[in-house]
This record gives sequence, structure tokens and C-alpha cells, in this order.
Amino acid sequence: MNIQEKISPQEIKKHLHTSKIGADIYVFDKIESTNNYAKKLAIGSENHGSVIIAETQTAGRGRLGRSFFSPHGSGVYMSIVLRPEFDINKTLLITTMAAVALCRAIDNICDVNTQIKWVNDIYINNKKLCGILAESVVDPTNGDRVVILGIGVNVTTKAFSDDIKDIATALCEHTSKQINRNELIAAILNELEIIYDNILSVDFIEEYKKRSCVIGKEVFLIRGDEKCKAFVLDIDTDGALIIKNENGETEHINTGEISIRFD
Ligand code: BT5
Repeated sequence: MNIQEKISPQEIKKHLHTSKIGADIYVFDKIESTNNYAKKLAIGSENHGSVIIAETQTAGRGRLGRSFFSPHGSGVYMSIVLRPEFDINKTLLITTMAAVALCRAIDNICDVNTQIKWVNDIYINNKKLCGILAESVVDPTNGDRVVILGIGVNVTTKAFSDDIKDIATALCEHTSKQINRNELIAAILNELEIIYDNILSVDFIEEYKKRSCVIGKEVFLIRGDEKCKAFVLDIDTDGALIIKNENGETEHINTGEISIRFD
């Protein structure tokens, strides 16, 4: 039985080596969605790097209106407020860099081998361990563009609902280490700051590609109601997927998602 320690800013800060990300940390026992709260917090302020964490979310969100299962005390559900100073068309890179930072932190702390399923999912042994939801908003009070980077990690989550029990997994299933969530959160924030500060160098794309579980695979590409077969060739320096479509043409895909059959 894994008894989880409570998440607290003081405990996180014991392991934190950042200068901006995590300078302010707000922890809630229960919240609707940390991304929603972070958006409200960001409006009218100048904060960059503020972190909002909850022990449980009552309406944790995934992409496209989907939900993210966030039971109490068993995961990491957090959002980071970022104020990018770079070009708007690079937002996809935020999801991409976050995926690499998450993998580095999780692998180091838990001694596991995580993989990335383009664009925003972290997998372990072919099951989903984490999801990333980066949302871009314009602050109406000052016109600043703010990105809310939401991260959900299953740590000791057990009772997954029927619809995800075959596709989801938790860290405790893959490591014998006792995971301290405060240490894990700090490790994620430490890795995020290192990559974010150099995001435009796109150094991390090579690692993203190495960790990709879709390059060289036949996948289904889903765009709106459309679903078609594609072969994944590579990932470009903007984080877009390079595919060969059914007509044999090469395309760079920066929205939509893919499904893959693991066998
Ligand atoms: C995601 O979306 O995976 C992004 C999840 C981001 C969650 C964080 S938690 C903190 C912050 N605040 C929020 O409100 N959200 C963020 P997507 O790729 O659309 O995947 C959603 C799908 O993943 C669902 O439709 C389920 O199939 C599956 N799923 C839901 N909960 C899961 C879980 N706990 N673990 C694994 N898979 C899950």
C-alpha cells in the first residue's frame, strides 16, 4: 500500500532549484480544474511561473472537451502560468518541451523509461501515464499572451473508470520506489525551467524523437470527424508530426491527434 504524503509548497521548495517557475505555488485540496484557476489567476497580473496544484479535480480537463480522471491524493494535477516572449506560432513547442521535461523528471525520480505519444501524452509500457494540456489565452487587461500548461500524472491511481482502465496506468505499477509527490513535482518544475529557458534552441526535439513511440509506425490520424491512415516519418523542429498520407504525400501536422495500435 502506497500512502501518499500531502502536497505542500514548503516540501516542494526543499527540492526546487528554479528561479522563476514555482516561485509562487498554490496548493488546493479540491478544485474544479487547475487550468481554469490558473487562467483566472493570470488575468491582470504579471506572474510568470506561478504553479497551481490540487489533490483532486472535480472537472479535470483534457483536450477537445474530454475529461481527465483526477482522484484524490493519488496523482499530480498542476498548472503552470507561462508568459512566453517568443512568437505565437511556437506554442506547440510548449507542449513538446513539457513532454520531454516530464519524461526526464519521471525517469530520474522513478527509475523508469517513459515514452511520448505525439503530441501530449506520456506513456509507459504502452499505457498512458500523463497528459499535458497547454492552453493559450490573451489577457484582456494588458493584451499579454499567457500559456497555461496543465500536467496530470497518475502516481498511485488505482480505480480507473471502465472507459480508461485498459489504456491508463500509474507510476506505482512500474517502480518499486516509494514516490514522494513533492519531490516529483519539484523535479518536473526543475526540468521545465531548464528547457523553457532555452526553448528556441529546440535542443530537446532530438530527445522528443528518441522517446517517441510513433515514429516509424502506421497510425490513424484524427482531424475533426476525419480519420485516415498515415505513416509517421519524423517530427520537425516546430514539434509537428511529419507523415506520409494515404496518397503518398508528405505532410506536416500540427493539430489533431493520432491513435496507434500497440502490439
Ligand atoms: C490530456 O488530454 O491527456 C490532457 C490532460 C491534462 C490534465 C491536466 S491535470 C491539471 C490540469 N488541469 C486540467 O483541468 N487539466 C490539466 P487528452 O489527450 O485529450 O486525453 C484525454 C483522454 O485521456 C480521456 O478522454 C481519457 O481517454 C484519457 N484519460 C482520462 N483521464 C486519464 C488519466 N487519469 N490517466 C490516463 N488517461 C486518462
